[in-house]
Amino acid sequence: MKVETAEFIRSAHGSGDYLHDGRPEVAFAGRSNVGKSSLLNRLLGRNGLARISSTPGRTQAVNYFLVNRRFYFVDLPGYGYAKAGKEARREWAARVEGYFRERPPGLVVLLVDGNVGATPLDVQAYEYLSGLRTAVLVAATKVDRISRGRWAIAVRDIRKALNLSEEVPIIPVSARSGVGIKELWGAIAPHLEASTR
Ligand SMILES: Nc1nc2c(ncn2[C@@H]2O[C@H](COP(=O)(O)OP(=O)(O)O)[C@@H](O)[C@H]2O)c(=O)[nH]1
Ligand SMILES: [Mg+2]
Repeated sequence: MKVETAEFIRSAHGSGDYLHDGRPEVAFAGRSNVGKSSLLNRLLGRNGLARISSTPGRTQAVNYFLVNRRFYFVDLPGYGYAKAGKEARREWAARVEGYFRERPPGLVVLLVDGNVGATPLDVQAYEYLSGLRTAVLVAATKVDRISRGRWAIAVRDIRKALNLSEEVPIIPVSARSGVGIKELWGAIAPHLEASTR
């Protein structure tokens, strides 16, 4: 995908804020610190567009980025920062559920740390997402931290932990090295054609 333009449009904090202009949307979800902002910047080829913070949990809003004036990348709040367990999942679901209810995106990219593996919160997030009428794919982040020979193992472990069927792609990516970015774009692109409604 050639990114000609990428611009931050708005932070939405609740219903009334969400955009409904008919453009396709791809939403990005994952726990705080998984590398979501870094990956968005890398996908868009814009350093610093999605703010990278070493302080996890700072972005609690739904952030819209308009790409090539044609579709949106939607940066969802990260989960699992302040609280653990059920409470954290409920809080995250409450924050994103308005967004998903109003207009489910054509695709959700769920980010799972390729080095850490799927946490119980990732499992719960996937369960939540798989109950929606939206396609999901998984990106295993920060794979520059593991040797290439272990990628298949990391991917297999994530598939097992999330109980993913073989149809759901898991794409190893690194925002740092750029590996997997082309493949991730390749998996996203079909959803940009299909989801105009
Ligand atoms: N090694 C490595 N570190 C990364 C990568 N992507 C992000 N990080 C680091 O992980 C931390 C969190 O990144 P950030 O993009 O802010 O995560 P977010 O909270 O999910 O938006 C930062 O310290 C980043 O430098 C990556 O691909 N490889
Ligand atoms: Mg972030």
